[in-house]
Amino acid sequence: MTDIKAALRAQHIETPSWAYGNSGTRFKVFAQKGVPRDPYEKLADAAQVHAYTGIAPTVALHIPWDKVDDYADLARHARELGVGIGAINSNVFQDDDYMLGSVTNPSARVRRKATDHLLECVDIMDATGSDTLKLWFSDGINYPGQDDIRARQDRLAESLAEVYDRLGEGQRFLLEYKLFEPAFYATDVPDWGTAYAHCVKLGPKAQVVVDTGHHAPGTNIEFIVAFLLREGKLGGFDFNSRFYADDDLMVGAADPFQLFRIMFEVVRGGGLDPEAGVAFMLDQCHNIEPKIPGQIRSVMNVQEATAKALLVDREALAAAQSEGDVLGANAVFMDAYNTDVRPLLAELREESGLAPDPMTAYAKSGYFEKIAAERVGGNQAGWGA
Ligand code: LRH
Ligand code: MN
Repeated sequence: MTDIKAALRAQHIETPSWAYGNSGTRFKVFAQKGVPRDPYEKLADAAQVHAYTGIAPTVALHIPWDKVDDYADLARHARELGVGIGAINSNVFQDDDYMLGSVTNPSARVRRKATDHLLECVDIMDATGSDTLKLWFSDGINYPGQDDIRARQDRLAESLAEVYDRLGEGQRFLLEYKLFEPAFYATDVPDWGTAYAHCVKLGPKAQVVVDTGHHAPGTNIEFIVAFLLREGKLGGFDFNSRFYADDDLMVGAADPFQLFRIMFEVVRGGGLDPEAGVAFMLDQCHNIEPKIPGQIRSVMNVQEATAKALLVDREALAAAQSEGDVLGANAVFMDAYNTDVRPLLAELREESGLAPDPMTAYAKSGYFEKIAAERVGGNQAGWGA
């Protein structure tokens, strides 16, 4: 049990700055009381999640949503709050120029503009001390014939190569794929294979990020995880869950069993070891639920799935698998999944000087009442879409 506790204590989940701002759908973005007005306040809220869970010490930024005059000062502010700046997310999906694509756009001027933004994000990594750039491209086409699918891959590869060459010592980028939306016929980085192929061509500083909401229904995501880990190309996760499409709901909320299966392949493939360099990031939107408790609950969901994955009796599983004992092997797997790990995690938190139940402790802290009273006026943060 001590190794399991040690692994759980070393767990590191990164929360996204944009989860603390207002978000919604094309139908409505509902504003909530106490929402941050700037990246400094977003970091303060993220620090609450770390304060009560103990395992969320970094915050991913999104540019320009988190644009500030002095990124080094923002990083200093984060340190004062007891957190750090994690991945820097580029944004080449909200400018009118990108209607027909960003780095894949037929126009060389637009491609230059998009690539320059990606390079600016590396400058921000230098200023914040972040080692990870996360690249997601909304690029794609809506109608057959609209553009040359192969030529767009050439343009994408050219831009990625320029960004790759700009990366400094200890820096990397993670390429994110997504099946569809906002493009509805062909997306230029639609699946893990496309992302993997580009990353293999580029080199060791390029890895793939698996956003759990970006697959076709029925996709076996844990297979993709096992494969990428084996290849040393799993750079990280954008955790969330969904019932239908890219719903960005709380991780583990829609399908806790899938999250367990994914975390088992992470554990089995050595991905939980800090030196494996797998970034466990959340990428979610709390459209109707309170933001900070939503993040705390999400971190706990990943922690519970991880604890269950660590409890799989690997020896018994390997024995049953080698004997072809199908039901026996499945039973070993399900025993771990059906184990209630909440008492273990409550104990672990108390041993680390934390309250056994982060949700109750946060609710009792009065922090929400404080920010709801203080954060009046100004512009609440959001996606700025
Ligand atoms: C795209 C995505 C990407 C982010 C955005 C907030 O759907 O998953 O990771 O840039 O959400
Ligand atoms: Mn994502």
